[in-house]
Amino acid sequence: MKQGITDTPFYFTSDVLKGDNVKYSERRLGDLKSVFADEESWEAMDKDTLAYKVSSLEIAPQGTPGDLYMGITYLYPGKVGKEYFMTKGHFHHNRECTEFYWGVSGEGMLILMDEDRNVWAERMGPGTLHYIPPRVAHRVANTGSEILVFAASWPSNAGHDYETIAREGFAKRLLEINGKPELV
Ligand code: PAN
Ligand code: ZN
Repeated sequence: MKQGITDTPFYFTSDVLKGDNVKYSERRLGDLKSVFADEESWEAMDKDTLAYKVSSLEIAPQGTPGDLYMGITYLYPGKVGKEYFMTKGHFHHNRECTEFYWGVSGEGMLILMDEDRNVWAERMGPGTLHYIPPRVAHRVANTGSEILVFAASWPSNAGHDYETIAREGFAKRLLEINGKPELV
């Protein structure tokens, strides 16, 4: 039972999430097979290249209704062919679960797709805040030349459905065309 005044157990400075039980994971290009359209360019790249890393704070066991998680993602700049480095992307397994993303540093785009496969995107940068509605798949692309840092908070019973995106993909891709990001 907690009592009195303590120091904060967790730290979320501008771009670091740390503390007890903060989990760390990373995705290298080799973990992102079939994610990018240009498989030939992907084949030619070093599979050890770090694409992104995530620190997350998950206090309640996964599946607990009513609890919240938070995480911070560091997405490296780069392209596979014309396509920006991006996260795998997912629907929440529990489709009703929503999420907040907010931009910390760098430049990117939050790509969203509803269940009718309508796709849209929101520019991300320092201080941008994004609400991801129910039943909307989400992925982030780094469109800049610096690392893109963004934080997220989602319900502990959301779960991640990566399979649907692995099977069906997003209906549009974010490519660099004439030096600018375009949803194609
Ligand atoms: C985020 C993402 C994180 C990595 O915490 O999990 O940015 O992206 P992928 O999970 O698509 O690889 C989130 O959306 N949690 O629900
Ligand atoms: Zn999510």
